[in-house]
Amino acid sequence: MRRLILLVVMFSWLGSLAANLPALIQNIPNRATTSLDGPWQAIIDPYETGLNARFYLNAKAKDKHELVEYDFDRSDALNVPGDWNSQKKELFFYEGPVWYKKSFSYHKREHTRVFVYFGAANYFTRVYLNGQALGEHEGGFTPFNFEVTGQIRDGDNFLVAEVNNTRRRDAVPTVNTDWWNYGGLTRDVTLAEVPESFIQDYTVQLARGSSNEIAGWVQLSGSTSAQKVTIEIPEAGIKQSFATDATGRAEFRFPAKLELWSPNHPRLYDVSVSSGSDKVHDAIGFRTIETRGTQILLNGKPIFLRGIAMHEEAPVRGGRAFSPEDAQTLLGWAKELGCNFVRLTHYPHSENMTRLADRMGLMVWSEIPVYWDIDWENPATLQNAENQLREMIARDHNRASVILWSISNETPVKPARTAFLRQLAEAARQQDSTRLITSAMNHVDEAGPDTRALNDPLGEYLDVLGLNEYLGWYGGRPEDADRMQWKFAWDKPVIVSEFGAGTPYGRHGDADERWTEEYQASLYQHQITMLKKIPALAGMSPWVLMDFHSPRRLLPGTQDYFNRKGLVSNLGQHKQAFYVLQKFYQEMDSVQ
Ligand code: GCB
Repeated sequence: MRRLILLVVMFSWLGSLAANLPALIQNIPNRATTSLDGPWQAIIDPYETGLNARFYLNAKAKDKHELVEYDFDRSDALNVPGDWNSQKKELFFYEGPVWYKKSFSYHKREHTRVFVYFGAANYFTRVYLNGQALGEHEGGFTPFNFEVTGQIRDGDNFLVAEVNNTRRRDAVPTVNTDWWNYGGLTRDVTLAEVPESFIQDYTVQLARGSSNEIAGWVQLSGSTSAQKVTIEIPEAGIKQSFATDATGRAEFRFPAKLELWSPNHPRLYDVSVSSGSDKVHDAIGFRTIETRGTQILLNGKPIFLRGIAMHEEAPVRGGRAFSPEDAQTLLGWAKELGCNFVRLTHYPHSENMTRLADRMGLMVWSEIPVYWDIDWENPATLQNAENQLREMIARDHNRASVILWSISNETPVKPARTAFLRQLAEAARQQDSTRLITSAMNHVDEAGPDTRALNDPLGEYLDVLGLNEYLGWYGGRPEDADRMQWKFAWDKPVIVSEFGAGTPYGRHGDADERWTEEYQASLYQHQITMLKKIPALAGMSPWVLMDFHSPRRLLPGTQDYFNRKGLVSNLGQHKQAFYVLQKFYQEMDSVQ
């Protein structure tokens, strides 16, 4: 009974800590930080013993009598960042809690606040510093931070994180996905030091619909009264100062003469935001993105999104990608393909990806893992999805590359789902008025022998309609596409956000033989014939750049736990279809 009470008290305490999760610190890569990456001692805890046994205390037996049934320092290490599944063979299929511990030393400084920042941890995380709970976080692909100013010690410290990737019906994503459930501290862990009053977040972007006016806001944390905030863009001759209100927020709007960011000219400006003793630099591009009828307009001109969809899976070594080098390889292939656009599925990718996309001139579709049939009627699930959406937007709202926030992928058409997604669309619009809202939909109606119609009521709440269709793979034959006509219930731009076919690299046969490179290449050819005839088409992102691990792809000798629809294999070998799409994109580029 005592134990039960203890647990109840503990959960409600942790619950209240979660509600108080401090707002995200913007632009962690350009702050004063110390990396906590590297080996962390890890205890695999399949029966969830650790919470009851208080692993977070990192205890040692004090004498020969005391019973302590765990020991971080005699446990194996896991590398951070990194998922555990790809680091140890015996953890490949593991789903459950793993307890991580990192010892580090710290030198305390006057007038300095300290935060611990997690780039992402999949899926549910509880964090403790020196045995004290900091809080918890749900969601596997977005960052979170805790203030540790009061808990951190001068000298030796230890940080413990329990990361649990158990799938749950009510979670986002839910129990069923077509990608590997890589668990762990999958992105960088950082200690950030900031002044007592500091620049917690800001947005410096072109005003909605304007190419010569900047609009935005700065939010200070810990400010006592109205304070001065200065925005400088030296290369554009801009220096503007504003006063914050009582809540530490300054909103602004001022004229600016800027070279605009575009795929052909990915111009980034050095922007600094300063206030009191805090100053932070960022590299920001300025562009507008809008729709007009069925067109997408970048900087006021129609643009066709020559894209590819991709998972954040590491080429060659496998596992969750996390490094700048991984990003370089993946986005480098997209460039080689002739893309000006990438669909980063099905969850927010690391900040390395969106920052590199900024520099490379790739437009980005960024998505939350509201995938397939989640628990639509559950208010906690909605709150969770909203929180992941908020964290995605909070991290990347200064990235010129990001033009589309996607709220979901292939969700079934029913009233509870549409109401749920409508709320997400409204929340996204409210948090960011400058980008477009989309979703990948796949529910289509037969509107005649060779006509399909997308009538999904969700379309009403979106700016851009995403359509996933697998004609020639999950139904029909590739050549059926030649005759297929498409109708859309709204006068809005359409992105064919997925089509594709699977084959292992190097498997050859006739064009009508499944699981061959020839079949995949022929399907791409027929799809291109069809897509050219869709007047509302404003872009495409075929499925998928690289083969990726999936627990649902079991065909021995062909899939072996890989979804093989990649245009390149997991080892980077280019399949024939890569060159079919490349040719099409090169031809399009020359006519644009
Ligand atoms: C889809 C999903 C994607 C799958 C893909 C497939 O429609 O959006 O996550 O991996 O199809 O290969 O079946």
